[in-house]
Amino acid sequence: MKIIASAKMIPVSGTSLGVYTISEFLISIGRTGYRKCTWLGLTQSRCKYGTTQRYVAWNYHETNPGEYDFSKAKDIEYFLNLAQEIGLFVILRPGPYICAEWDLGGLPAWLLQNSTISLRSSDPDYLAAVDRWFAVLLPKMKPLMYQNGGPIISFQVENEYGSYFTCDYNYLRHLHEVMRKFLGDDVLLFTTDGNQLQELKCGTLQGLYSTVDFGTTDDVNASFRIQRQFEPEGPLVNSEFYVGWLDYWGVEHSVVPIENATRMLEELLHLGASVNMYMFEGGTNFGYWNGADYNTKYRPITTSYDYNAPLSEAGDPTQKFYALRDVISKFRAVPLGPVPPPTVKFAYGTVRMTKFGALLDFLNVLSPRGAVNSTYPLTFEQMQQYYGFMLYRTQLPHAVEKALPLKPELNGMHDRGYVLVNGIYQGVLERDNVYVLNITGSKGDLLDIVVENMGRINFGSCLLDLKGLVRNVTLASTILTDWSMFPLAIDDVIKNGWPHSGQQEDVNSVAQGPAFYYGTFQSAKAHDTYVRLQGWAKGQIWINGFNVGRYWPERGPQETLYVPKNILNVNSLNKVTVLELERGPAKPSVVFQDHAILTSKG
Ligand code: 6DJ
Repeated sequence: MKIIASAKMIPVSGTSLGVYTISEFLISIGRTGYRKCTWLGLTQSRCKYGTTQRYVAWNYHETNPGEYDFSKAKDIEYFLNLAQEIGLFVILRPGPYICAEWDLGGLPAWLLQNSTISLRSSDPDYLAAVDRWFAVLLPKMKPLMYQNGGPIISFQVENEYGSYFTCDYNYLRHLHEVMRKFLGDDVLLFTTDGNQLQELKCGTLQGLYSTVDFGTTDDVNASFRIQRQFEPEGPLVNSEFYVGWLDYWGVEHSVVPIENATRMLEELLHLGASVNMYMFEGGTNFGYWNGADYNTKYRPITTSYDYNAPLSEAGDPTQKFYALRDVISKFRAVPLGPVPPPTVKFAYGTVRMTKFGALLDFLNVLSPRGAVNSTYPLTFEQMQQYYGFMLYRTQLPHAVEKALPLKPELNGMHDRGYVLVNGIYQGVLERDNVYVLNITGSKGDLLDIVVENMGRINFGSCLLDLKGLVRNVTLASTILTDWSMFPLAIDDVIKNGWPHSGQQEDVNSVAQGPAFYYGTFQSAKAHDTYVRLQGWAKGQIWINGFNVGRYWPERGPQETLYVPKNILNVNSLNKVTVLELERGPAKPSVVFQDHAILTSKG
């Protein structure tokens, strides 16, 4: 039977499993549910299950061209089997582009080694990479399709493609063909686009079921009228109903009021529409995985992806969860029995941190590959250092007695640079924010710029977001040349126990600029917790070698980072490592508390 519709679902609470947390659900459909289940080829008894909608982030798995990782938290087949075991269908969104506030919208940064590549188009270089990836991913998914006894009931093709400027039907056709080749003709393939006519014009294709996405401030009827222009029959589907919203550093925490979410859910269910709540469970952009938007300026996304969702970043039910569940219960039975309670959160308290030393003092450890020399600066992508930090070093070409402006041309600092002269910290250069820094020095002094990649743009037309010094740097009118680029393998060395294994204390602990700190704590039992870095400026924190993410209390709104219990040790000390980029507190410590603060005012 040809499957042409979306499924009938009930929300169920879920647990976190790495990036594949159970975080989005498709629910449906009140009165017309049974009919739609029949359309899907599902038996009535299976129709009672909930569905989780899952992205697959290509860059999370294909870490270098041809190198694939599906181990541990990246074991997508394990996740999908588990979903089935607990009674969930899955709608899979394999991209290749996913948006999702994830670095480069899930596309691997190594694609940008070709600096003229046309992403999300029928550029042969891009398509060749996509084809190689889909030839690995999709055969793994085929046995997990509903038709083959698995949980996957449909696949999305691309993601909001109609919002992208290329509007390249050959690209969509190509994806369609490849997915059919690997998945067969019997599976429902669909697209998701914004609720504007132009978006559906460029984002839909004959043979792919067209759905729309919209939030609580949109007009339900107008949105579905647009969908109907492309799908005169079949279910009305809001593939991403925004019951919450994302956060940017330096912008107030997003809140979607509960009443707005419940009012619109009721309206959607009255219409008999299918709806996927985005996000149903919040998540975390651990490590360097956050993306960014470019909307008049570069806006990086916070580490937390709590999203003000019905289930929090830690998977706990919120008031919004109960309110939405009440709405659903007006249309169909919700599961009997108590909702699983919030998991235990533990306040491990204050952990004293010791300054280990300045980043520049450990280049031999942090940059085992050593420097690459070049007349002009090379980007992260050219250096094949795709995430994190890289050091750019040159010498002052002449004495600078009266301060002169140090300036990356054309706003070419991607994204934040920490500047030192002869190891003395001078300050920050920041994309779209701090364009110039005045410095002094003697001829031949070392000029060091530690550059931070704060996350690649994941939405809009500026996806070709190279990192590092992407243009020349000038000192007044002189273009600086003869650079040494040190790729920094910070995550590898921390995973191997550094700097705790080194056990040294920096006597010069008041010096500013990028520096490492370490501390330890005991936990008799492992519980989820939240770490707060009050009084610190900006940086990165690791626990037991796991990169928990970026902190930036000076910008907010996020004040605490979610620490899942599975990264904590119970039989040995927990090792905390902090890379503070600007200035640590006089008496450095971090605090593990039992609740999140996602709004600076909280
Ligand atoms: O499909 C997108 C999601 O991955 C849709 N969306 C969400 C996620 O990124 S912002 C939040 C967004 N689309 C951009 C619309 C901008 C107004």
